[in-house]
Amino acid sequence: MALVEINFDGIIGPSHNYAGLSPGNIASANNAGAVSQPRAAALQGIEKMRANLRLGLAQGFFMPLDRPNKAWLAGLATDMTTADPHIRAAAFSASAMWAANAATVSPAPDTTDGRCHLSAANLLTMAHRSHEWTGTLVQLKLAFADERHFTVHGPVPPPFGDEGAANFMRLCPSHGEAGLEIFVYGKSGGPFPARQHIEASKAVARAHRLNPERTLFIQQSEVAIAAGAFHNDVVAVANERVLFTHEQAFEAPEVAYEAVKARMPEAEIVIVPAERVSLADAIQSYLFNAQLVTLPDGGGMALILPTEAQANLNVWGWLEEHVAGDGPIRRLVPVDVRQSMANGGGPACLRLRVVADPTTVDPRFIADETKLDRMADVIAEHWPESIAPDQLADPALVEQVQKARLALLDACGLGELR
Ligand code: SUG
Repeated sequence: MALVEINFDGIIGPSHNYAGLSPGNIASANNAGAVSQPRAAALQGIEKMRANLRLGLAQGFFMPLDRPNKAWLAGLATDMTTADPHIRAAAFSASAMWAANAATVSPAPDTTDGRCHLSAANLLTMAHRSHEWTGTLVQLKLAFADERHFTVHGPVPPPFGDEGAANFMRLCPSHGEAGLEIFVYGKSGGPFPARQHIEASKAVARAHRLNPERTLFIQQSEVAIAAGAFHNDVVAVANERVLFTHEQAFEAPEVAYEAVKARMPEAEIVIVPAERVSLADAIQSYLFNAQLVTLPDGGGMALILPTEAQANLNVWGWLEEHVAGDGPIRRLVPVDVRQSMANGGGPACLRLRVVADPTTVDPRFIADETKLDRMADVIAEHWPESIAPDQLADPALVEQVQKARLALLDACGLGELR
């Protein structure tokens, strides 16, 4: 069995809009009320997947969820016409695009039953995200239906918030070997909520049958959350034996590094000092919200990062020095995901990493150039060009959004997700 890392990107849904729904997410707050461009947004996402395929990486995708979520509105005894504007926006959000928050994934080599475990995240801290898990779970159960290789779990129950793989890192000698699983939780975020509760992380670790000796729970720093790092993947990212992190990512960084080294002496921890890149620069540029990937054929590691990181002089200066020196990141690949970035979602937010043999996954969720072409055609034809905030109450927009998604499901042979 050839276990490889597959990046599953959330296709950016036709209802993508800027409603400022996430306190503590600076981009989302700053762009509240702006006019969005769902078509351009989704095409940017497709191009990112295309670029990854061309690097020789395995790529999958998830479909957008059915929005507005009428069942959720019905549960609140309202609908799109009568709902208060913030509830309407919460029902309409395309936030499931950020697949890093869909689930936590423990690959088969890490679990005592030799299966890859996936737990849908409850996302309960933010109203607009709290109703994603139902649609996500259906999709995970379809994509990873082969019970010889996968176990898909429902979400951790309330009140313990879980935001999935965005607060999770895995260090390993190579993807197919047993690794160290690191869960990052928050306790306090100053004025902002800490979205990942330690009890949720512990519950996921138990459900996934992890070896406690190869599992760590690390506290995210309060200053990082307060500065706008609402998920750990805004200030740190791991790939194979490399942990790439901002100096202020963790509450007790030295203790965290020692714990990692004690369990995995070959780990290489690359720390970006605050005096070179401040937390504010890291969060504005999304330097760490990058896909740190291993290129095939001994090509070393590449960092697939947002163009915003290239535009930040402090960030780009540090990166260029690192690449010119002897650092493990050998290549920088900027990608344009500006529409998602404006809601606080960089390249790493848009993807969920699953280490598996691609032949064990439902092939309808695996990307190739032909499928991406087909999806791009559907998006170009059906996705709204723009959405202004006052349009959310427009029944014509709701109809267009629903039809657009159905057209994509049909084009991908995924009609059963209707
Ligand atoms: O949960 N933004 C998302 C961004 C998620 C980024 N994911 C990771 N870091 N992995 C969030 O805050 C904004 C929606 C709005 O404001 O309309 C939003 O939900």
